[in-house]
Amino acid sequence: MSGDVCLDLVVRNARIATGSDVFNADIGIANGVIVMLGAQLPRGAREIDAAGRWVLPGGVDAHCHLDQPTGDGSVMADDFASGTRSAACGGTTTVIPFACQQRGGTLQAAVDDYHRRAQALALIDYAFHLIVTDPTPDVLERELPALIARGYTSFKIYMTYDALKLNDRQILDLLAIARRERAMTMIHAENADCIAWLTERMLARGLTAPSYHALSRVPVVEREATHRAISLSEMLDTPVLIVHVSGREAIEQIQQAQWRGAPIYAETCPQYLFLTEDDLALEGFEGAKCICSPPPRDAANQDAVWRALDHGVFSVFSSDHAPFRFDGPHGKKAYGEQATFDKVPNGIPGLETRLALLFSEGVLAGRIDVNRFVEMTSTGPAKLYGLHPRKGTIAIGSDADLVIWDTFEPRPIRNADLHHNVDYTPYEGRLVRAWPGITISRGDAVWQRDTGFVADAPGRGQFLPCERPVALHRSRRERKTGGSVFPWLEALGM
Ligand code: DUC
Ligand code: ZN
Ligand code: ZN
Repeated sequence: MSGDVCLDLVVRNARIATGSDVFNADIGIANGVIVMLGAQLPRGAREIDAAGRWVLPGGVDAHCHLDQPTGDGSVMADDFASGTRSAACGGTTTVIPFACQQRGGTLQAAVDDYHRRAQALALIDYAFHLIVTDPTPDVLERELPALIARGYTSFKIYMTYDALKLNDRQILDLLAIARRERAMTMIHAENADCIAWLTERMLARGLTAPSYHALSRVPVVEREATHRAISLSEMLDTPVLIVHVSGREAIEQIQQAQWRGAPIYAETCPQYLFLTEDDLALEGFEGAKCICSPPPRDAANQDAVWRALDHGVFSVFSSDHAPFRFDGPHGKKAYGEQATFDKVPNGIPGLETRLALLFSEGVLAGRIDVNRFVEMTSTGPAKLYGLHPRKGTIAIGSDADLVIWDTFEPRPIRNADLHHNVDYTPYEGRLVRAWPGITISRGDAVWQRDTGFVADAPGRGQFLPCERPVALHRSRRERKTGGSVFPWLEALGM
């Protein structure tokens, strides 16, 4: 071993898990990068003894909303300072929130605005997904390809929400660009007309309480849209990722597509494992705290999501952190406590609790193994969105983004202990048996649980341009020997 190497930090005696392996090693870090993995590494300027503790790649939260303009009078409670601080304290070292195009505006304006919001405030590294709400010819042919080439290689499209939704033809236009440019398309799959039809009738009958949110977005609404999104993806033979999958019916659609060899990827979130529709039926307006879309389902659907997690249906486990305060004029009560369910801002906080919940109830409770945990919370999203191997693994040359885990007797989650700017957590009182003890971002300890230390370094987070996920675009046509399986694409010269 070279005596010349100057290590800034050595994490000793680490029990390391990646997406595929478990091994014991010391981790040597210089200039924010992992430069050595091995036994008995030379002394570093700083040392951490991790004996007896899991050391895992820092979390990549590939679906969270921070300081995103909403356009409906609500205001997100977390900006990039509080959002990334909360993320770091929960073991996440990379976030990928959304630069959302305003209808009538450009994508570039959304990206410029979002950089302004992030730059001086982010504590940890970040990339951006785009949200395309207005796919004009200029967006399709000029703006989007140019942004993809500059590192914005994924975009989300919505099949619901009046201000955001696209029709099937617009979705096909975007998938054609994603196919040509080798980008990743994320789809929010709920049928807008079914939701509007159910909502109108419920309100007309006076069924306005938060619990009716779940009945206005029943599983078949998600199943139909998931099936349609998959069909559009298969028609263009281009990958899509179905975000925030809530239960069995959508999972069945995804699984069948995956069995056919279609390039369908999927994400789920803590709310579909740890909340149910009963949480929307709490006394008074309390249920509004858990209004998100798709809504949490029932215990049988939770089981279906756990099984699918274990069986590899999901590549990504994200928070879908969408932070609205319960009290005050801009959050859940923006339209007052008597507001009908359709007026309540959709979304719940979850950046800080995502990893501890899954580690406790997944890994420590024996429902998933530690490699699957790492795969879904870090490696999978890093690969899908073009950040791997810089992010998402513990390897020589990767950024030194690490979490050293503490485990303990069951303890309740308390909002008072969290670092977001939301006045509640939907997981108040839920017991966890683990929490990130130390979070390291590019070699810097940004969170230390024993002392409650959080780095006061807004602006240290770096913007990460993403690679194109080229490997995911391996066409079935290219894999087949003989004639084309997509004669229509061939006829169109695609
Ligand atoms: N649903 C979304 O689609 N986005 C943010 C929050 C939510 O509940
Ligand atoms: Zn969504
Ligand atoms: Zn979302």
